[in-house]
Amino acid sequence: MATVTFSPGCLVECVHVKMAGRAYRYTLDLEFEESSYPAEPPRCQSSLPLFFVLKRHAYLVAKTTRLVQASTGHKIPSSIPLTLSTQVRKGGLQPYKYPKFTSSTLLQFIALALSTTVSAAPSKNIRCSDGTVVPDSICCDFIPLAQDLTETLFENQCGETAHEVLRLSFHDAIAISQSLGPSAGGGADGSMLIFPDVEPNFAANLGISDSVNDLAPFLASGKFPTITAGDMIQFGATVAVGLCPGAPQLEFRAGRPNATAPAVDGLIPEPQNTVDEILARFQDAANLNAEDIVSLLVSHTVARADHVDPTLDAAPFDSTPFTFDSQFFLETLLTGVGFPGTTNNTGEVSSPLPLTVGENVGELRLQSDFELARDPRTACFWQSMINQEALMAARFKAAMAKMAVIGHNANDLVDCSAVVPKPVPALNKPATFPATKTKADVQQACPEPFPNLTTDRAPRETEIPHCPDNEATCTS
Ligand code: HEM
Ligand SMILES: [Ca+2]
Repeated sequence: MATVTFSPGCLVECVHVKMAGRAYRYTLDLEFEESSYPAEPPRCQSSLPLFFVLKRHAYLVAKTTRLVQASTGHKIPSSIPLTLSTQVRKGGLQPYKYPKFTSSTLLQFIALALSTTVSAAPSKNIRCSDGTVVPDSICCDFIPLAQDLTETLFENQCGETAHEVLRLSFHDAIAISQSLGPSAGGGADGSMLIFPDVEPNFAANLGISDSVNDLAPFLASGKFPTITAGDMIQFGATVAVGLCPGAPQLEFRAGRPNATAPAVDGLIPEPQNTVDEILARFQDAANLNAEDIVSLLVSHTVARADHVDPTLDAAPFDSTPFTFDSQFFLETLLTGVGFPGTTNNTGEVSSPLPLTVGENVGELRLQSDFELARDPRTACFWQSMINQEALMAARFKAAMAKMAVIGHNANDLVDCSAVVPKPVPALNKPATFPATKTKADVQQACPEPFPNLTTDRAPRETEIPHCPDNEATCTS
């Protein structure tokens, strides 16, 4: 990781970046700084991750652009370039090829805009170049990002990278605490990306650095200068989810200011936590209740664990980890019969479908999912999700909308839902008992009638394919 040092006498205007023995001087246009602009992180005065500097800059440019547009009704042409003289790539720091955008060219533009505008009220609806109608031009900037993420990162699949970005959206957002106060964390603020050496190292975030490393190049690419780290993560999750058949088109709001400090350790729920602890944590984070939690856990229908049992690669939480269906809610209620890998892992309990055949790893059950499925406070809502895909998708969408704005006032953000890609079509397959399982295997914890479901026909226990689309080999 490149670090940035502020020189004495040159505190924020210019910074020197040292990487691989070469020094780079980095200049920031700070004339347009606003009082709302994030302060320096208190703990990192002399050494900041380079992302922070890049995102500070992107934030300033975005903010200034929006200010000019709001006050004049003029759109700053994208031909006015930005001053980014450096960028980070995976291999290190590269000289950056953006042409210069100096404060004087911006001042000239503002002067021009003001002089030519008498009373042009900013129009409420803006049409992006692909025809999408949005309330603010910042929304348009997410359209090429969606395409880039879909094709180059997620490879058009509800696979590993998509799952990981969804998990990241949760771990970024939930790191906030009303009882500990604002210094504990800022919620959905992109702190994971801005301080990649802090939160991703916490034990509860094991594996999250994969998704951080996946999104970081998009943030540092300079291709999306108006998009903040928090927006990148939450938008990435909406794109990821849309690749899973059956998933809803999620809401998306843009404009999360960047994190100014990382969150503290201890705020991410862990599978060994009790239901009491989990309910308390979501309540303390953002007043999320038992139904909100169950609704968010719909995400475990497209999820696999790499670290709960360290001997297993991608152990799925249900038999259809690439489909956004209700199998997860059904299968978590079946009697456990064994483990897909080793026993005695923290936070893991026995699973109903432990059969592992080579790369096709058997189902892994989290202790927290087991208990939430059976606790009197959550069991009936849990059971009500089974075979009710429309309800499930709607409740997930509503809960994700709440989660994505934790730490912000939703009204301060711009509703850019129109740029969220349309999800892939649902498979419209009813929920079924996996082969060999019937109602007799259900550990019903809710007194309401249990839905009538058929059993998949197969001679032996369901084997869960490792690759999406039943491909023989896959990278995800
Ligand atoms: C009670 C709360 C939760 C607990 C205890 C929990 C725990 C876990 C654990 C232990 C893993 C496996 C990580 C690994 O070993 O690789 C996991 C995976 C995952 N979680 Fe959760 N989780 C919770 C809530 C959520 C929420 C609210 C979301 C999203 C909104 C979410 C999304 C995911 C996803 C998508 C994965 C799969 C990642 C992958 O396949 O690589 N989880 N979760
Ligand atoms: Ca599933």
